[in-house]
Amino acid sequence: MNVSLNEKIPNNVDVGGDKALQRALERWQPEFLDWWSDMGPDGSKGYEVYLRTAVSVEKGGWAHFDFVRMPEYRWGIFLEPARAGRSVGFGEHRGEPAWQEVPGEYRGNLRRIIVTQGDTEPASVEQQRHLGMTCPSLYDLRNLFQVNVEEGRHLWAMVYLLHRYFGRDGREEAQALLERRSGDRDNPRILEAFNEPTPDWMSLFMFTFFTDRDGKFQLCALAESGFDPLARTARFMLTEEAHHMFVGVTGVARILERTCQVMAKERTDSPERLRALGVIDLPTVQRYLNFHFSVTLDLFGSELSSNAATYYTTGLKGRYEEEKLDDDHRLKDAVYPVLAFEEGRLVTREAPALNALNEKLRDDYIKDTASGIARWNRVMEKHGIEFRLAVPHKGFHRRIGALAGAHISPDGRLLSREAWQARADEWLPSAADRAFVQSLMGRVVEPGRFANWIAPPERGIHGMPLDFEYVRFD
Ligand code: BYC
Ligand code: FE
Ligand code: FE
Repeated sequence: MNVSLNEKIPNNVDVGGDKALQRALERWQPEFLDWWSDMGPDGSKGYEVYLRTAVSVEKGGWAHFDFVRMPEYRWGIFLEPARAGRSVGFGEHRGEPAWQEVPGEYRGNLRRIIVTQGDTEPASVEQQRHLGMTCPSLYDLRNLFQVNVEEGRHLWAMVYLLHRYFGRDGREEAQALLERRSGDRDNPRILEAFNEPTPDWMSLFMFTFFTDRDGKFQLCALAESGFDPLARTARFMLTEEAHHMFVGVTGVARILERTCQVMAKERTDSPERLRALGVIDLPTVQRYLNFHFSVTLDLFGSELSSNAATYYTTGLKGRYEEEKLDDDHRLKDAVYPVLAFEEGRLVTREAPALNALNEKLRDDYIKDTASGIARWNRVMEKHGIEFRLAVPHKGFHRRIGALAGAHISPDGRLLSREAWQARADEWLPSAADRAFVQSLMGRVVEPGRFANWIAPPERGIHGMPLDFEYVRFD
């Protein structure tokens, strides 16, 4: 694998061998940096951060640790090595050689998938841009920046595909990716969850646990693509995604740990009392969980989607772990159970599996959240506290798809609009919850110190101690 690290844009795809492509990317680069300076982590300029940078795709090459002066992170373009003789694994082209160029008739759909994926990456950076100001420790600040620079690299990954394979309209889309803004009324990000604010660190940890996990599942589906450059890009992005979800699962676990310590010591489960002691009560954690889970479920799209069927049939987007599934990988006659809301009732219907692929991916995703939830519940168990966290019913608080019109409680009961509204503050973070969590957010930047509402992690980054100076300020 030929890696050019010393070029303006580090890459293993021989950008230098294609002068037109190189010029286009080198024109996009300063615009990306302008965007980063406007919309990237607030006030981070000049900080030296102990970061992991991808320098190659070989074993360990994606995990090179060193101090980087922001924003001099070297955003590179890395695709996993091609697998010789790879063929399309599903759909009507199953068994044909994977495509190295975009098939003309699928160009529009492929571009749309890449743009949608690409749009989420800068969106998340925009959502998180103020959090550095209220970091609970240097360790956490470093993790935030790590996630942010990698989401920036994921944007680069999609922009490379647009520039390299889609000509003029690809370049226009790459431009537009820097112009949309999370939450902007006139020019918002494409998918709804990416227009929600991430105003505090509890939201960040829930977001990286739940929403970055949607990233994992969508990227796994794209890693199956018959369009080989997309598959190889997605596979490399997945190596970085694991850390984002780690930040989420450990972040929430540390919040729970701290709360449980105080609950055990003070022998109380009173939210008022715990809040007065400066920790986040467990019902509030559950409400944040309910919010992020339900908003993320919407990201999978409608239960029945002709887009999803087309993407699959034409070989553009597969299923999670397609190769491990034991069926014909064409799904022409297969069926899949889908939850529907009909005449005021929740019913399960057999639907054509091809149309139900969004729902199948959502179900796979829901299963994957279970081990994290179990890990969180072990914290309470360890402290002898009875409270348990759980994901809400699939239909709770949905805005996309067949369940959007239904008013479903977290435990899956169908309610009237009024009955649901009356209890919304029990189930979703209320304005008062958000204000309380916000009130805890203060900036802790002394090495080895942690804010009162969160326990220290079990270990530092890359073998470094907890009191390591993960971020050096000017
Ligand atoms: N919000 O047929 P349907 C990540 C639209 S996260 C707004 O069900 P489809 C990351 C839809 O576009 C992973 N609009 O949709 C995480 C369609 O519009 P048209 C991101 C929505 O196409 C954290 C219409 O509704 N990657 O990487 O089957 C940090 C009909 O819907 C939404 C991808 O998503 C929504 N939630 O499925 C950083 C992969 N849902 O045709 C990064 C690429 C649907 O009426 N995207 N609509 O104009 C896709 O595969 C598909 O676009 C979706 C939607 C699965 C998202
Ligand atoms: Fe990403
Ligand atoms: Fe991510």
